[in-house]
Parts: sequence; structure tokens; C-alpha cells
Amino acid sequence: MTLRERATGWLRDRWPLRPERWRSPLRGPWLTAVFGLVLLVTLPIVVATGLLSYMAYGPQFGQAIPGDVGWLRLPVFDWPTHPAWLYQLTQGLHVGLGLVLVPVVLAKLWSVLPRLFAWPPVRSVKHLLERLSVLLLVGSILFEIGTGLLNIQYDYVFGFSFYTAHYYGAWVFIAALAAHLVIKFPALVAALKSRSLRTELRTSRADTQQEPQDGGLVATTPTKPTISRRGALGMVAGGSALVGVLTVGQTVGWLRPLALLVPRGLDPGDGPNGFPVNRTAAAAGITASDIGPMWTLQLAGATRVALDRARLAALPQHTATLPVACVEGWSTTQEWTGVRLRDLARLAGVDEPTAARVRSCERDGGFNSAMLQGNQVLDPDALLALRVNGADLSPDHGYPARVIVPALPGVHNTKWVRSIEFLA
Ligand SMILES: Nc1nc2c(c(=O)[nH]1)N[C@H]1C(S)=C(S)[C@@H](COP(=O)(O)O)O[C@H]1N2
Ligand SMILES: [Mo]
Repeated sequence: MTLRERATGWLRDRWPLRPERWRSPLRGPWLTAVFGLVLLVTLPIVVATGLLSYMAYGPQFGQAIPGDVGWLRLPVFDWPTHPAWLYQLTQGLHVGLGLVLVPVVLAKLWSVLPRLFAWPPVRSVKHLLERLSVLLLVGSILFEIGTGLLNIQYDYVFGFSFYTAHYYGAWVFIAALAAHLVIKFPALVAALKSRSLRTELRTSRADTQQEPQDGGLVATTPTKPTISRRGALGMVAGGSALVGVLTVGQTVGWLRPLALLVPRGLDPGDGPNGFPVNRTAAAAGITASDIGPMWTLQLAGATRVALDRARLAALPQHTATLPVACVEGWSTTQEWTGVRLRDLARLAGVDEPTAARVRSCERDGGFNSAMLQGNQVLDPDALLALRVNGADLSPDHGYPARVIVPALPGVHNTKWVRSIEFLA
């Protein structure tokens, strides 16, 4: 034996994660491929809806984050106003599906642990490249899950912009996933064909046998199975179902008591204004005098107009049932009444606005202004709402007046509106 062989042999025997340590008889290419197939079908939906959310924020106005993404720029289009639940659907899918898939991602990682910690870590240049792509893949998905989870819990522990990090992290993940697919697709197909799902779902623990040795995933010194493959798949599916049940209440109102993961409390109170509040008037620094009897709405366009609340309430009113759909995944659909934005544009002398800038009474902070596209101003259901569910807006929901536009990301439905400037 050469010195080199002896040295690597010595290291290998002392490597705490050496192959003999992974002893589950369930690990094997087929099980890994089943988890892989589930993720292959679903993760692209999470990625696509995430990128759509970026588009919905209005990158053409520089109000999507990060603002300048260089050659990663996506095609610019006006985010539609129909169907009104479009952003509720895309963002609900992004956050909801992202959460539901966490158990599957963890199971997939568990299934390939022996390979992640294989010894020697690198055998050839090709092997090195393959391992680098896996490192980026695993690193980026854990990063996206971690930042996403922290964000929906409003826990900005990290010292960087969530949006910027989550956006670039997504592109690392997209690139690594593409490379992984090119490398692994033939193995995925072969592994899926190697066993029948139906048979596995009928196999008890006592009858559970290892997959044939593959020189990687399948244990060389297996223990007896403590669970069948059917049981393992059921456990992962059950974990996903549990997360799903704890999540749907974010959108489906009557299931809200089950939404244990929502950070803003389970009970938004009752009455016409009894629905979730993202930022309260107090948290936004809105004072009683900001929204008291002296409040007026300032309109600007071809002319300037100031309207107090009584004059606004005397204008033709329109009612529409529309969701507030927050980027953090929760949404709530209510019946809003107020003045059409296009009527206000006309009052300001702009019949065909190409955009509008809405400002709130807040002194500073990221939420005190939002740009709307022309189609978002002109939609017949786009409102400056004064009332919700038949009652005046509460201060927390934006009294004296708030914007509510179909399919608009929640954050741009500005509350406590002070001024609207219509651009021609
Ligand atoms: N002026 C102002 N408008 C705002 C906000 C804010 O903080 N300030 N929060 C936005 C966000 S992020 C969301 S999701 C919705 C929530 O509306 P709600 O609190 O009435 O449910 O309001 C939006 N409008
Ligand atoms: Mo939001």
C-alpha cells in the first residue's frame, strides 16, 4: 500500500459521516427520484409566481425591489387588473406552495445525505463541477426557504434587504436547478422506472427490502426497516398536508382559526372592519390630526383640486368586492365603496392618465407613496374607498380614504391617502 493510499484510508475511517454510518434501508435512487419528481413539477410554480410578484410591483416605475437588476431584467408589461384575484392567486401559491414543499425538500435532502457527505469529497474535475452545482442548489433553496420564512414572520433579522437577497437567491437556484436537471434527468427517469409506486404503496414494513446497491445512496450496512417506504412517503405527505392546513386560513377566512403560523394574530376582531391589518395607524405614525376634520384630498393633473371627505362622499359612489393580497401570502376579500379613481382623474383634468402617484399622510418610510399604471387607474372597480362592508373605514384600514385596485399587490393599496397626482 502506498503512503497516499494509507493516508486516505486513515482519513476515510475517521470521517464521522462515512458511508457505513448511513444505515436506513429506505434510501435509494427510487425514493430520491420520487421526491425529486414532486419537486420538479412544483418548484417551477413557486419560481414563476415569485418572478410574477416582482413584475406586479411595477419595475417600470422603479418600485420593484431590487430596482436595477442589470441583464436579469424581465420583460416589462402592465400588470393586469383582471381577474381581480390574480395577485391573490399568484402570491398565495408562491408562499403557500413554498411552505407546503418544505417537508418534501427536507425529505429529499435526507434521502441524499450519504452522497452530500461522500468521501473523498472530490474524485475528478467533472465530479467537482457536479458537486459545486449541488452545493449551489442546496445552499440556494435553504437560503430562499429561510429568508422567505423570516419575511412572512416579519422577522427582518438579517442586515440586508429581503427582496434583493430573495430575488438574486432565486436566480442562483434557477441556474443550479437547470444544471442539476441536465446532469440528473436520465438517472431520474431510470430510477422512477426501477420500481412501481403502486407496489410500494402496498408493501408493509415487514416486506420492505432495500433497493439494489448503487454505490452511493443505498446503505452498505443497513439496519432493519423501522418504517416502510409507504410509511415514509405518507409521513412526508402528512407533514405537507399539516403545513397546508395551517396555511390556507391566511386566505380562506373561515379557516383563519387554524392559521397558527400567521404573525399578526388569529383574531382580527369582528364587525365591518374585522379583517387583518398589516400596519396599524399607530405603527405608521398617523396622528388624530392627520386624519381629523381638517383632512383634505389633494388632486393634481391638468388642474389642482382639494376635496374634503364630505365632498368626496357626495360624488358618485361605486361598490366592488376586492381582495387585499399581501406579498407575505395572506389575503382578505371585502366589499369596498368609494369614488372611482378615473372619476378623480377627470376632476383633475386628466381623462386618459398613463400613471398616477398616490401619497399617504405618513411622513416617511417605504409605504408613503405608490405609482399606479394607467390601466389600474381606469379600471371601473379601481376605487378611492371611503367605506368597507357598509361602514366607514376604521383608522387602521386607512380612514379617511384608501386606494383599492383589482389585482394590485396589497402594499400599493395605499391607506390614509393625502394626494393623487395623475400623469398624462
Ligand atoms: N399608507 C400605507 N398604506 C398601506 C400600508 C402602509 O403601511 N401604509 N401597508 C400596505 C400593505 S403592505 C398591505 S398588505 C395593505 C394591508 O391593508 P389592511 O391593513 O387594510 O389589511 O395595506 C397597504 N397600504
Ligand atoms: Mo403587504
